[in-house]
Amino acid sequence: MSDDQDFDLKDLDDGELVEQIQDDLYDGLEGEVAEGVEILLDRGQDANDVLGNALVGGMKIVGEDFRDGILFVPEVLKCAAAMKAGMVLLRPILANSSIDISLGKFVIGTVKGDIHDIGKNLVGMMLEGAGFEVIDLGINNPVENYLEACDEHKPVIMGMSALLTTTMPYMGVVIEEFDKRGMMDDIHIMVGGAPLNQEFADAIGAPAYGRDAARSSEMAADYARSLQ
Ligand code: B1M
Repeated sequence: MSDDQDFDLKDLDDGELVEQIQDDLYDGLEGEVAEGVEILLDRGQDANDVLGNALVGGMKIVGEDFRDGILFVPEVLKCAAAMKAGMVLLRPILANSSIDISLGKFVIGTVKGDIHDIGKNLVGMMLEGAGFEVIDLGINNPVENYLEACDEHKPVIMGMSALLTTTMPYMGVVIEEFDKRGMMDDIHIMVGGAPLNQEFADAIGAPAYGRDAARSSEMAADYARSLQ
């Protein structure tokens, strides 16, 4: 993938620009990714398409090369920073910034032992856009953090994210603890993350499984509306 850019991103057509943003994300070039995203938005491209094609598409390539030992953690960290630089620009649009929080509160966090937060942040953004007040617990959360946050904020839904096969079972530990304390009737729990599926969610007793950010926010909104 290219290092130096001696051309103007504005000269590229939409398809070329999406590919260039993917390349720049791969190379961890935060400024270039942000600029490319801005250009696509200025051209009237839908924010969801920019997210899906340029950023998530770019991160997919990173994921494959990370898996195959072509990229390593320091490089992938730079890719993640570049992805976040693009997401910052999409956030106000995806979250709709009208600050509608009529659907109630949604507590969300990545589980203990897991520091992946890009997907969780995306879900949080879409939830804000759907009308939730999002309380983000960040990464590496033990069960106590979820319990404390739910006690303090009384959310309609509590969500957990996990990206590792080694951390996803911890979601079951959290659900067991919520169940033991009789909290499952009051708080709906949603789980999500790349290695999960509906079968796993059913096995750990999670009432809801969110496959991606768009679907998760729709499901959450439907659930919250059903209570109103
Ligand atoms: Co990591 N990593 N990583 N990593 N990393 C994966 C997950 C991996 C699949 C890469 C690979 O091998 N192909 C692999 C896991 C393998 C496995 O478990 N079987 C892996 C590994 C092994 C590791 C380390 C162990 C590597 C090492 O140290 N040797 C290490 C673990 C650290 C830890 O957590 N303790 C590690 C570290 C890292 C970085 C720090 C370098 C970086 C994270 C930076 C960050 O997040 N701030 C990183 C990254 C970036 C990735 C990949 C490349 C990309 C993840 C991502 O952001 N995807 C990833 C490969 C991959 O997933 N293809 C990989 C984009 C994001 C938009 O998608 O997160 O799936 P995703 O979120 C989606 C859905 O899953 C869903 O909606 C989101 C949006 O549509 N969703 C929810 C997510 N959470 C949800 C919650 C919901 C509902 C839906 O409800 C509450």
